[in-house]
Amino acid sequence: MNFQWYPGHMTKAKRMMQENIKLIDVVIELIDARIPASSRNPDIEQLANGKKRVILLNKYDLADDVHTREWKEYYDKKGYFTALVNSKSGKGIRDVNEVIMKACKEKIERDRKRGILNRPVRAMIVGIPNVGKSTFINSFAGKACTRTGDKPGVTKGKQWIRLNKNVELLDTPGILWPRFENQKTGLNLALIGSINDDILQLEELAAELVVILKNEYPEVLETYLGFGISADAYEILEEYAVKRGCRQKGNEPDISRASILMLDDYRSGKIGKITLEYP
Ligand SMILES: Nc1nc2c(ncn2[C@@H]2O[C@H](COP(=O)(O)OP(=O)(O)OP(=O)(O)O)[C@@H](O)[C@H]2O)c(=O)[nH]1
Ligand SMILES: [Mg+2]
Repeated sequence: MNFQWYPGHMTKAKRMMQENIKLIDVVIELIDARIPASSRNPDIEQLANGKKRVILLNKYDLADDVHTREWKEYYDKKGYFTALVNSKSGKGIRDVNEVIMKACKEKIERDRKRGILNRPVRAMIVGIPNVGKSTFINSFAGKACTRTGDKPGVTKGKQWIRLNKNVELLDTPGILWPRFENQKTGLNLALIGSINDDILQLEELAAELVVILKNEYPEVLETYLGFGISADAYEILEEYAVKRGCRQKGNEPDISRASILMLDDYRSGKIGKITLEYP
């Protein structure tokens, strides 16, 4: 399978981020806890150079808790300030404020020494499409927050969300297009649904998922399928199609339909809490 790319969008998004990043103290990068490496764009290192860095492992409700802890530790050791969040349910959101404060400790201290009190730190959310940026902002900002408009000279055309007395959030998140450094990265992004399914071969994708599950989560796979694992991924898909009642004309098993069902079930967490890569 070949994963394609859209350079036009990428350049525009990058330019917007470069502009915005000048205004902020801390970059809050959302990554997908199921693919904590593949869901990052390595350009962020250069873009966020000199800024304090927070990494949020979002959608951790869908990832394997053991590996999520390993990944958190991995990023902690690299000097990032990290937290696990489920933006959809709000779980872990309350810790984020504290993590931001920790990341910006020096700045707050510096301000205090200069007699500047309560100047909020300014944060920007960044992440690849569909990682949960909007959901996170809504959950983090809550209903009580106030959206502030232009500040002449400084933030022309920008909307800020005043979260509390400590934090101000740029309303527009930075979209980092994922980078397909290799086929595995592309595959991971496709599996979690970050690539438009129209351009993918879904049967091939589902077969790849079956192979991964067979190797890493055999029991989870068997429980999900409801039958013992046979040898070949396509055989499994065929058997699964029969099981789910996916039939084509002539009563042939409809592997294509079964593939879509399986991918949907993976993406929504119905198969289980499954991580696709490890530190
Ligand atoms: N299970 C789960 N789903 C989540 C979580 N956060 C977001 N989602 C879902 O992920 C999908 C994408 O969320 P968005 O907030 O629209 O993502 P985004 O990063 O703003 O996407 P773009 O605006 O397209 O770049 C939605 O269906 C959300 O409900 C989470 O922590 N757990
Ligand atoms: Mg969004």
